[in-house]
Amino acid sequence: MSKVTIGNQAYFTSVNKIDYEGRESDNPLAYKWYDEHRLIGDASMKDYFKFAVAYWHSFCGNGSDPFGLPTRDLPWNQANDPIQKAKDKMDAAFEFMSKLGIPYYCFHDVDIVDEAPTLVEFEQRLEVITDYAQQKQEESGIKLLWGTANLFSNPRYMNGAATNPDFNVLAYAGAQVKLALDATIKLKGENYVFWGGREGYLSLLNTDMKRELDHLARFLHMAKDYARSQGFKGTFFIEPKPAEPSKHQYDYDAATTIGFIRNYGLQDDFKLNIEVNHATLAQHTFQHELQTAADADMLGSIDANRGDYQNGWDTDQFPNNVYELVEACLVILQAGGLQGGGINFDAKVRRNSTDLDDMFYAHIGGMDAFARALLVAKAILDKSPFTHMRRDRYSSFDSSDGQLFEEGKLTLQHLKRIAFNKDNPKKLSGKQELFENIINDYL
Ligand code: XUL
Ligand code: CO
Repeated sequence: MSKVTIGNQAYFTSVNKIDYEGRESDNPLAYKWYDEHRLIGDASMKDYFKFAVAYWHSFCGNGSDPFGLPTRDLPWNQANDPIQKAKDKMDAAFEFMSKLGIPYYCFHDVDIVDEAPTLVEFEQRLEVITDYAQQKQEESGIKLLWGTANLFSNPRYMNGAATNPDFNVLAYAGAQVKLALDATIKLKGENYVFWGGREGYLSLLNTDMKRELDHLARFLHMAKDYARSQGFKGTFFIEPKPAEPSKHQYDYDAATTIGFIRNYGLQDDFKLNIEVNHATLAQHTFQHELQTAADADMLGSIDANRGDYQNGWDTDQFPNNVYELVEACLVILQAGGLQGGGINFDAKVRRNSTDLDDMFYAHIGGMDAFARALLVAKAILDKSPFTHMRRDRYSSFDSSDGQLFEEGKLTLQHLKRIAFNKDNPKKLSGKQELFENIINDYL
């Protein structure tokens, strides 16, 4: 095992660098499937997945829930001075990420340093901590996958941020986004995310939906225009979620968000960040949301996690179901990969997983599950009859009248004539069970 010492203080002293040891290894602190150098097509696994740690869950989350006090003692969260605390947290973050060998991280503005009483002070704090982050990134080679602004925790956003009926709140949100964009650009962030946790409504009775959506679109255009004027070349992602904390979020799911993006002319700059647990909250599967985004050429990035089959809320558990991830990876591979983004673990260890090394098991498990699933999906696409079987279901559109239909050369009267001249169509089996078995065959 190789040793890594980065930062001023070691927080994860019982863990050394996590290496790839292969599937025969019984070392729980090693990768069995994620081999960063292994090639997937032309890219190494490291570059293909672009795995990222979510700063908020791993370094800010203290295990509290609506019914209980914090359970996780965060040793880097002790200093009284906000700058010292932010630096300690960053030391812990880069030590953790370096030991894990994960190439990226993601943050909200308020994750990397506490909000200040005034925006002027907050800007100064961000300046200091992004200087520190720059240094840490250089030392470690770890990069910023995306930045974002938290426009949902502070009470000022209780009626929304860009959709707030009060212009003064919208302006405050604009200031925060400007600072978060500055931070992201300074740290060479590859993308920027908008998740609108409060951009929706609690009651339609007091809400002018059309006006709020117009405001949201205007706000996004302003953010994009500013970032482009500062030389930002990355992609903007909108992260759909149907509800929670709002009763109804405007970016409900991928299809709704794509409609919004196109309706307001944002399609040249915006793509989607698809989160597993948000998909299931919207009563969709993860792969449904991925496919919807891919078909619109907007599959940008992923927030990886999983929900709980019995609970209807955003439990943000680490992904571990390989069969389901194979279904997702089939979509990702066929879409030609993610556009600009990566796989960010927007997931948290359970409230009762209170040891610091639990964070390692959680991420190792998630990365191994994705790596294994991708290898299985690739084998299915390369070797199994899966692609042919699916294409064959549509073969009646490959020639003659079916082809003319696809080419837009038939009218409804044509369909009538064609059908009148034929017998009742035969039953053609969908073969679902056979398709399902292919995944198990390759696992
Ligand atoms: C909330 C969520 C956010 C976004 C970033 O459900 O997923 O953490 O990913 O704001
Ligand atoms: Co998310």
